[in-house]
Amino acid sequence: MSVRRIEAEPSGLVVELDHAALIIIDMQRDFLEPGGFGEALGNDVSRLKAAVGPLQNVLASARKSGMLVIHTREGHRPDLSDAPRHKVERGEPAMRIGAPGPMGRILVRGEPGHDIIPELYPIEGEPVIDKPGKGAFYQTDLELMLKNRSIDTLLVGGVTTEVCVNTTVREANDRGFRCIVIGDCCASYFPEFHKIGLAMIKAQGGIFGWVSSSPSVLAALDSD
Ligand code: TIU
Repeated sequence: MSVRRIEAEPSGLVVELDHAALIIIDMQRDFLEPGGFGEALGNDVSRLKAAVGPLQNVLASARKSGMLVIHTREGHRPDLSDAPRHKVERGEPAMRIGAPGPMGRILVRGEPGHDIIPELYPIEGEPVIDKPGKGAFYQTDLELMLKNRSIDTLLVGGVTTEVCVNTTVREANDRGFRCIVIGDCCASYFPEFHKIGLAMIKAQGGIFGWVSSSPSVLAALDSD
């Protein structure tokens, strides 16, 4: 059993690597590249690039350590039967979920824009969770997968900090998982929301979880 100490706020943590997983949230072209869902919502997608390099480093290190790696993608069936009407009907009609864009239909499963960016593309053996909502536990088999592998601690990165990362961490915390959010591996279209999104997680003694950084996680994973 490999046990490591990870520096984090509000306190450092001891983690058994066999019972930990890296969860990478929604690093999809639809959120990070022009012409996708993120831009359709009026956002400057270039802001999310900051998380890519740190996540590449943590992903490489997690793979090397043999840790379970799980990727998630937000998106809907082509017939949109799993998309709530009020989610679809938001925004400019030509740029809504299901509308055609330069990367295929916006936020629809199987379209190029729905897929994970090449820099962080899953490799064989890494489960990909397709989720219809912001949280990775809602209407997915993520919890079952984690329980089957006796995972109790999640290292979390991805986009966006205050939306899908925060929602997933809150869902995980209520289900008894200990979440360590890797701050520089997350990003938001709004720098202030990124900062506050992380602050909300670690406030009150770690009300939803802990916040660490990629250098701290790499130091822990790479120490043998
Ligand atoms: N809009 C926004 O900030 N995020 C999302 O819609 N989904 C995720 O965070 N993945």
